[in-house]
Amino acid sequence: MTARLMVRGFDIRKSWLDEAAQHDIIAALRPVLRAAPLMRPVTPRGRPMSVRMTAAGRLGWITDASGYRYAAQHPQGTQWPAIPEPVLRIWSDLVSPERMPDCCLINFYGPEARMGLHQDKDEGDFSWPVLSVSLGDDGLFRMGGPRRGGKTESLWLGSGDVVVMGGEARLAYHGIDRIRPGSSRLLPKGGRLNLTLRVVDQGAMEQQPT
Ligand code: MD6
Ligand code: FE
Repeated sequence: MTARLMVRGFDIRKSWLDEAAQHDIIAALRPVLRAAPLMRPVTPRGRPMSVRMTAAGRLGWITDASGYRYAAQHPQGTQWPAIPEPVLRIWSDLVSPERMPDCCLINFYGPEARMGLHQDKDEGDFSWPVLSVSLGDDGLFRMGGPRRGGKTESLWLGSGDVVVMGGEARLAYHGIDRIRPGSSRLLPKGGRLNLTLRVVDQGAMEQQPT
C-alpha cells in the first residue's frame, strides 16, 4: 500500500513501487551500470565523496577539480546510456508525460556512505521538480529549507519510496545522514541505490562549472 506524506514541501510517496516494480528497475539498471560504471566522485575541493555515482540520459552530473556540472559523457569518454523505461514511467506518472528528464543520476551507498546537506541547483530550469527513487537499504533523509543552517526534519526512506522535490522544496537543503545496512534484500550484495531524475535544460552542453 502506498501512502502520501508532505514534509516541508517534499512530496513523499511511501512504497510507490511494489516489489515486482523494484526488481524490474534493478534488472533494467544492470546494463546501464555495465555501460557506465559507478565511480567515486571528488568534490571541487579535492575530497572524495563516500557515495559512488554514475548517470543515464542525455546529460550526467559530474564533479571533479574543475567543478560541479552536467556533462554529455562519462569521464571514461562514452555517452551515457538511456534512462530505462520503467524509471521514465515513474516520472510520467508523478510529474508529467510532456517532458522527459535529461538526467537520471545514480547514487550507490555502501554501509558507510552518506550525502551531506546540499541543494540541487546546477540545473538550468528550476520550474521542474527533481524526482528521487530509493532502492535497497533504508536511508535517513534529512530535509531542510532554502537556507543552510535552518531547521531540518528527518525521515527513513525505504526501498520503493519516491520523493518529488518541487515548488517551495525545489531548492531546499537535503541529504542522507546514513543508511541502515542489511535492511533490504533487494540488492544481492546490499547497499542503497538512489536515482534522481532532473530536467537540466538551458544550453547545458556549454554549461560552466560552478
Ligand atoms: C538520496 N537524494 O536520496 C539523495 N535530490 O540518496 C537527493 O539528493 C535528492 O532525494 C533531489 C531530490 C530528491 C532527492
Ligand atoms: Fe539532491
